[in-house]
Amino acid sequence: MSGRLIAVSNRVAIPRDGQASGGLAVGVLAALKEHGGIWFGWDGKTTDSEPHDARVVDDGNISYATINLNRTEFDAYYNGFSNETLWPLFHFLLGFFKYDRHNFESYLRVNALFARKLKPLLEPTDVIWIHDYHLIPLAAELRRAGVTQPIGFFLHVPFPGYDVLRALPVHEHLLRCLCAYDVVGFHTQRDLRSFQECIAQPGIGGHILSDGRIRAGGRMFRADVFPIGIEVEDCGSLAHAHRDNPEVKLLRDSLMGRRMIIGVDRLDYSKGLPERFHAYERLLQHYPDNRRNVVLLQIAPPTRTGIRTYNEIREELEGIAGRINGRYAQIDWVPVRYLNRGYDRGMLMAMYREARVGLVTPVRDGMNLVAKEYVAAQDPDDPGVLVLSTLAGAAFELEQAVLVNPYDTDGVAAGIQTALEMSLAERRERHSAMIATLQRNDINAWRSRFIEALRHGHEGEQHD
Ligand code: ADQ
Repeated sequence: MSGRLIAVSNRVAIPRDGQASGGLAVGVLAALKEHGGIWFGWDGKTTDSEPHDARVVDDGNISYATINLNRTEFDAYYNGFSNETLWPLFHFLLGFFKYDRHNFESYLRVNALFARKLKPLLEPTDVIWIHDYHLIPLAAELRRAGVTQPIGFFLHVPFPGYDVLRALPVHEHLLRCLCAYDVVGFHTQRDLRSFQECIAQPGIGGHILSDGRIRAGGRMFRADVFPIGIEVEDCGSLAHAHRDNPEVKLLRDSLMGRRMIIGVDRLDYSKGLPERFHAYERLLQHYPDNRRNVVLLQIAPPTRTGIRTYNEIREELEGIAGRINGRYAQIDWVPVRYLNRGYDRGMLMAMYREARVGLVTPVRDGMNLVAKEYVAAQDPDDPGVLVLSTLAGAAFELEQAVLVNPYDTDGVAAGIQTALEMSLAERRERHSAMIATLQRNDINAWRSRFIEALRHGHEGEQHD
């Protein structure tokens, strides 16, 4: 069976001229190019009136179909239920978790709207691939509207165990929605096991068959692990090509031979930024030889600025960075350079390559692509060292990183010190092992495996 691919995500990343995209967009676009199809989602605009029908822009064999959303509904669906309820819950961060029944109702309504606007664009041989926690109920809505094509779901964030998930009053509703898919994909075995545990609870009554398929809600479907990868060669060649970019040169010159530690994250509480700054301060305290000799460059563009917690974390970080600089800076050395902005991909890769240490310490992360990009951007002859949180999905693959627990301030400081002191031979050995892992499971392997499972799984189900 072959047909078009219909990718659906909250936002559609329409490629802009001359701008290299990263992460998920690369995988989805490559899959769309191969199979032809539509990328459907929100256009980033809100309105006070009724949302319009999908606007379609064609580019070769790919069409971008976007809708707008009502302002109030968007606030409750996106800021409210998606990002104040599901995001913290799925990251095991119940201290940030909020629940409001009205937000959940908006979440369901927006998913129903997505289904209504998408259905007229579908053809019988299409396969549909839905992305992330904003759109869990979409398959159930599409099924209700009579859609019978294969529908897959990939969760980009972690999936919590039952004892965390049940804090959500409507957890059974969401679990039932996930049973409307043909394939449900996760980054790690751990996420898959948590999902299986939840599905087997009496309220859902799912059965996990010996071949891994799940029978639940009167249907059979497959749940499996599809760790997302990156374009490995592309990161390396971008880093090389941008090494003489004037801004990169300025950065290199400004270091004056000092070693740089880099952190690159969206400004999000799941990324463990305050904990990271504390660990860096501990490094300067406990290993004083680093004073004047290392610099932490933290790049963290603000996100989700409509949510108060995100503005609070920004203020908190500014406070900690200011305190560290106030305490340790000297006339010709500032220990923390903290930049609240995004960079184009080439520049970012070149900055990764300039850094002796890549510091990736989320308190929880589905995968974390920065960890993978940092490794791929290194010069294989003189690579930097990745210090990686055990609580990021990437730690299951990048075993040769210096692994740390982000809550252990002394442990992270010691991990950075280990990275700074590591011999060239050991750096090379660890780097080449990690590159081999990244190449085995790159972004193309991720999307091909998922689409293959979706087509194959659905055919299997027909004969059941
Ligand atoms: P994110 O939480 O956004 O993704 P991550 O996986 O690290 O986290 O991806 C971030 C992407 O944005 C990377 O490709 C990075 O290069 C880019 N980026 C970050 N800061 C940038 C900056 N200042 N300038 C330019 N680019 C920047 C979610 C999940 C992750 C999961 C991904 C993919 O939370 O766990 O790995 O989806 O599934």
